[in-house]
Amino acid sequence: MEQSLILVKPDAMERGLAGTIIARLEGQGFKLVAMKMLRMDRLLAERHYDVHRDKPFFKGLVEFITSGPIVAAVFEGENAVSGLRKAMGSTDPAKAAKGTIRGDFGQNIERNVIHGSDSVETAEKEIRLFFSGAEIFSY
Ligand code: IDP
Ligand code: MG
Repeated sequence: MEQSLILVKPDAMERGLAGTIIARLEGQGFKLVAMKMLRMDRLLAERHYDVHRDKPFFKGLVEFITSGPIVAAVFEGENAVSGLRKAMGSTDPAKAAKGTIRGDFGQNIERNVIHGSDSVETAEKEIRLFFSGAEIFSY
């Protein structure tokens, strides 16, 4: 069974959307197996977004993601990685379909309310950055 890391980003937290976003994903059949609230520090943010280190938006992205608390969660399900990406919608909310989380709630390409792992391999790496084995439940 696949697992994927989801982050409810600071913009969504500020707007009181954490519960709505988690509930939508549960409602679409993804199983919540880990969840915590935290504020990412710079080191964790730079590790999490390491593939974007050389992008022009990297500095702003690290500032944004560390600007306030987030909810980190692990969802599990068959093809959970691609299924969650589909539920999230395109990176740019302006291009994301209605009915997707970013299409319905995202404000712009940076403040797009949710992160989801983009492959099984990155999901494994990302989950390890946020959760210990004992924090992930099997039920
Ligand atoms: P993803 O979150 O859909 O996987 P990525 O390309 O991996 O998209 O980018 C990571 C995050 O960086 C995005 O979710 C968004 O918050 C931010 N981002 C991506 N592209 C841009 C951009 O062109 N300008 C500003 N921020 C961006
Ligand atoms: Mg990505």
